[in-house]
Amino acid sequence: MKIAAVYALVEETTFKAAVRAPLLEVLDLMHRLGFDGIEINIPDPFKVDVTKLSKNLKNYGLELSAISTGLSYVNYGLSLTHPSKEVRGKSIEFFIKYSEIASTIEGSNKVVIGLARGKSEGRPLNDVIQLLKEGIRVILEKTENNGTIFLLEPINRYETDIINTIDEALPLIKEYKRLKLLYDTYHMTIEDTSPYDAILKADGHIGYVHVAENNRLAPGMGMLDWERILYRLLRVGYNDYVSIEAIPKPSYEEMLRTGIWTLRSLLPKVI
Ligand SMILES: [Mn+2]
Repeated sequence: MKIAAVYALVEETTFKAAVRAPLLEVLDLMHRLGFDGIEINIPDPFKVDVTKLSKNLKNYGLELSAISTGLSYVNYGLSLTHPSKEVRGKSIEFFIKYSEIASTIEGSNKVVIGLARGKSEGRPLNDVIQLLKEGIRVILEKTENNGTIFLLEPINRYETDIINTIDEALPLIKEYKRLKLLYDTYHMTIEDTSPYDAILKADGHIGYVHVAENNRLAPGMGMLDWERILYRLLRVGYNDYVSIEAIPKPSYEEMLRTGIWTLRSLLPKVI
């Protein structure tokens, strides 16, 4: 298994579960701690200097494990199910651009569909799911040449009401070849019978993993059984990135250090 952590490419945001600090400092620390990759949450993909970012990651020996996209929703209100067709179109354009960046920078060529799917905002759920499906269909069609894998992430009920569980995500995932499941230990601790059983439900469909404790702190700072989680991931055939998406407390340095130490110390036992 490879280990990454989520970095927010922005100075100001209300989104808490990501590292926010000068990029080069973070890359340097992640390199020294032995991370394999970095997941970058990009608010506006049209404002990124891709050549420079790519070069920076290469200099520190880190792959781009995935691009996450929630900040396009948190910071600009863009979503694939927004009531306005114009805003949905803009969100689709963003996803196409995210895909282009993911396929350009060395790494997994994966893009997360998380908070940027939006919320129902009182509309019938079926109608909203139709909008989401339509958005995903267009994105997949227009990014075929990039070959990007898109990751649909069930998110807990306090953050969205569209697709909270693995059972709700699977029918959509089975419809599209380049759409996989993003399994997040924190969300599944809230939504499923247990985060451990959730892995078995997702059998064969997991394309990426976010890890954080029940309190959304780094692995090792809460009550989850990480050996059981890693073992179960391997049992269903998942042996790719686990990406630490945690609140950077007591500091981002401590979060990264404790997170990777907790996971790394178990990996020789489970691989
Ligand atoms: Mn997540």
